[in-house]
Amino acid sequence: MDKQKQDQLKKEAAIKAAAMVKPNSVLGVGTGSTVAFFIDALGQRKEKENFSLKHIVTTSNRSKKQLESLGFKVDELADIDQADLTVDGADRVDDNLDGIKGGGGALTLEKNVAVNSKKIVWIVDESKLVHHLGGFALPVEILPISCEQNFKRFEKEGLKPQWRLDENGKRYVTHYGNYIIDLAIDPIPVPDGLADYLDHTVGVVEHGLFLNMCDKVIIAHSDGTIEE
Ligand code: ABF
Repeated sequence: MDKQKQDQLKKEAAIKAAAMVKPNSVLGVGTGSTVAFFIDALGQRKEKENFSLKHIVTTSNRSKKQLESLGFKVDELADIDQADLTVDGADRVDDNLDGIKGGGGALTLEKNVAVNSKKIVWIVDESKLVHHLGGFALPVEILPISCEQNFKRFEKEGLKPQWRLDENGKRYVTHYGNYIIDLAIDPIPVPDGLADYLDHTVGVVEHGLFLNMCDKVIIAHSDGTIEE
């Protein structure tokens, strides 16, 4: 699928999600190119319907800036109790609505916003769909203090770790000053087993397996249909 077509699909899924947002609600807004279309669509609703939201929280500075440029006030997660709805993108989604996220490096905040949301909707084009989780290296945010030991541990476990690098070839540093190790294991044989292992590995801050979290996926297909 060419980029223009893919962008069109992302936009269609985003517009559908923007229509679901209730006025005066607390909204969580994720990160990524699909979410950027969602923010645009939200801005258009704001213009047309003059609707406002009680609070908006977001998962990256990029989304925050875009929201603010459209006149939305953005709060910190610590300022709210829960989001009524969070709309986010995903890197892969399987048949059980489990996902791999964090390709953009914002997985820790994304998961924190997700677990503090009453409802989670992901917006994707059909290229993100898989029957079984895989097809995208799993991001793991890791504390610098023990990162070398953890990298070797992942190697021994056969998880195929790779350091995420920035545009200068240096180790990518997250918003929280940590590194990202991408695990190239593909497919992920037992996602909940791997999630449990990572949850119990000292030095792992967060990982990109988002299991049993998503309530609805809006999928834009290349044949023009939107599936929910
Ligand atoms: C985020 O956006 C991520 O978790 C994921 O990495 C990404 C998907 O981005 P895009 O919409 O650009 O494919 O929410």
